[in-house]
Amino acid sequence: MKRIFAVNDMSGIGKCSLTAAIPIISAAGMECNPIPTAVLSTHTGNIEGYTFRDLTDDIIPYIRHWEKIGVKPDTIYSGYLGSKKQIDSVIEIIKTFKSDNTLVIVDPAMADSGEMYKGFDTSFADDMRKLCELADVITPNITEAAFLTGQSYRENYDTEYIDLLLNSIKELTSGFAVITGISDIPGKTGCLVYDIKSDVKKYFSTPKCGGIYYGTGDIFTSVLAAMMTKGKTGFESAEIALDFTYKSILETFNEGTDPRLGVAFEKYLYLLSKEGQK
Ligand code: PXL
Repeated sequence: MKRIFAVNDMSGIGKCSLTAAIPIISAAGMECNPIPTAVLSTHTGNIEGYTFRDLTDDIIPYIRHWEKIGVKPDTIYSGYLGSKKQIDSVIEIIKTFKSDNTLVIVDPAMADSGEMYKGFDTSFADDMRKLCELADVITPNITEAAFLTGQSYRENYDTEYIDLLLNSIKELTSGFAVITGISDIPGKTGCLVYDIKSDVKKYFSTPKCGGIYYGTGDIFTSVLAAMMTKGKTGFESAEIALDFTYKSILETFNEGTDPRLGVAFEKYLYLLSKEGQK
């Protein structure tokens, strides 16, 4: 059975980070080994009063134990990280466990809509850049891609601007860049997958539901990580991840649930177990 190490926080409400990664990877027929970076009562997006227990100092002893017992990951996947020290810990995890066959997927979750998330300043992007340089696959949204590459963020973008971001991203990583949250026409949203080695780009899109749906970046990247670990290409994996995320958002939109509480992905996990059997 394939094994994915998932470095991320555990937010009790919000269906993001580890509460997305674990069920999604398991449904796809792989083992997910969480490396929890923090425990929060909820995610930090537009919800006040959450608790936060930092686990940074536990990360290295935790993985040293894994090293001792000889477990080896097929994929190392990192998401939301709270500090430079946590980024350094992920770099240490990669140094410890990465072999020639290990896939490293970094979701530089730190910003959206032109702004860094609560509690981060733009210097954090410089640290995140170092981690992205070690990755085979990175999944920034447009804001994160701009901050990572030192380009200015543009709310109203065009193909030329996206090409500028992609060209700058080439300096950062030589693998796959998947830029999320790109809309080519009003009413649609999607992702642009760029295979840097072969210089091939493909855009996938779905209809857009109004509103901000929290955790959807984590859901998308967890499916992508699962499918690429299965051996599907970055393009195939992104298409499956986008379809899964869209179905989950639509379900939540139709239910009228508070979007801060996360999207209803559980109903669609069976699709991933079907993909996992292929
Ligand atoms: O979904 C990204 C994410 C993960 N974890 C925490 C967050 C967020 C986004 O706000 O706050 C704790």
